[in-house]
Amino acid sequence: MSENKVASSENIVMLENRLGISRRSFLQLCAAMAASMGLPPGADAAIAEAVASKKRPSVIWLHFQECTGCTESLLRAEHPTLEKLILDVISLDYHETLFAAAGHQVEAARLLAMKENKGKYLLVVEGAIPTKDKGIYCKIGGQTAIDMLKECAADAAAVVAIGSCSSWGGMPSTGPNPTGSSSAGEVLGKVIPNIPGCPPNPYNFLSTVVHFLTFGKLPEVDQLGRPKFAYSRLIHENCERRAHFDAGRFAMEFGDEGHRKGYCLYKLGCKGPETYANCPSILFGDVGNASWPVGTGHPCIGCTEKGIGFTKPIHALADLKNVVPPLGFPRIVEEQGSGATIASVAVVAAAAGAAVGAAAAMAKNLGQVTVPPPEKSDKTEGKTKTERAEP
Ligand code: FSX
Ligand code: SF4
Ligand code: F3S
Repeated sequence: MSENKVASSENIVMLENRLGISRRSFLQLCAAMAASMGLPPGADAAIAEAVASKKRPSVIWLHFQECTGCTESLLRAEHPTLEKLILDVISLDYHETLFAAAGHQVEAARLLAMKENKGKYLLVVEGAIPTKDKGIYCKIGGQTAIDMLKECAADAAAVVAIGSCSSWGGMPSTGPNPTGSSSAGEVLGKVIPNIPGCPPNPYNFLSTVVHFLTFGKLPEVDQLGRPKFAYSRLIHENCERRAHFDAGRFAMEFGDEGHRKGYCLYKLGCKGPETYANCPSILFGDVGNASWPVGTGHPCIGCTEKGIGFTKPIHALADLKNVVPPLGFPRIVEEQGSGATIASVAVVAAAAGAAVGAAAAMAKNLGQVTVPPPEKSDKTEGKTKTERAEP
């Protein structure tokens, strides 16, 4: 990090005061975000300058069919720095849940923000859009969700779907789907960047917004619109229980000996082998040590993945999409609270409001698998290399 250049910036001093974090912590956070997004050297300094000094982009945040868990996950009191940072890097000009005002006042604020920031604002969509019966099952200010989404998207610089509901329909779209719940992309008729998860990981949203702020564009996405930095690896590839999976050690029932020993949850229906997300790398949740669904002893339900979360029965076995062992294995015997496991490092980082630091620590391993040594007759015997495994 070209720390000298940015550390002297008055803007960073002002930001220190605004957020109540040290300059060093802030620069570390920027470096971690750059690393977790796989950005080239120097990007961390650009991010620091942008966050500290650029005009905050106007954000219009829509709520449709959902539980508000996406917003809740951003605002957890356990990591107040994250909340402060998100609200510091954006100018939140319309958000139905967080606004003190209500009714016509709020709708007027939305229209004003759209007019003043025409072509420049970021539109964030939380929740699915009911399309059955002309969309009458969700109305705001007398307008259907379909009409409001189309109206707001027309003059937006970019549209981002946050959460599984707006990314692929999520929970409201499963089962008989009585209201015809659809994703924001389906309603707009195009693939839009999306950050699935129910709720999604707030650090993935923060990184996406910071990328937009710094470079004026959203991060690279896959064919489904998901940022590649967060959704290009299966959970199974970076899971701390993976060594148990490979050794055939499984929990067979909740509370049995294998479960208490932290064995693999595959036979309890863990969907990690068919779910793309970075939960094991940056962790997710505020319940304590090793805090992410599998870390707490619950199988992943595939909440980010269309056709898996809320669709495939919880007890059903996952399809194994990739059985190549990872590059390195976490330790499998670890006393609670001792040593520096990947998970505990991340929790410490999270407590400091910088859980993406854990992502940086893991970043060097992301996207790499070991190619097994070739047959003995091969001249290249004993050589190994690393390569990217495409999902
Ligand atoms: Fe809830 Fe968001 Fe789930 Fe949906 O997150 S946590 S139902 S993805 O839109 O509020
Ligand atoms: Fe982890 Fe689940 Fe894979 Fe087991 S099946 S290694 S618990 S992701
Ligand atoms: Fe969701 Fe599975 Fe991560 S349930 S939060 S994708 S571990």
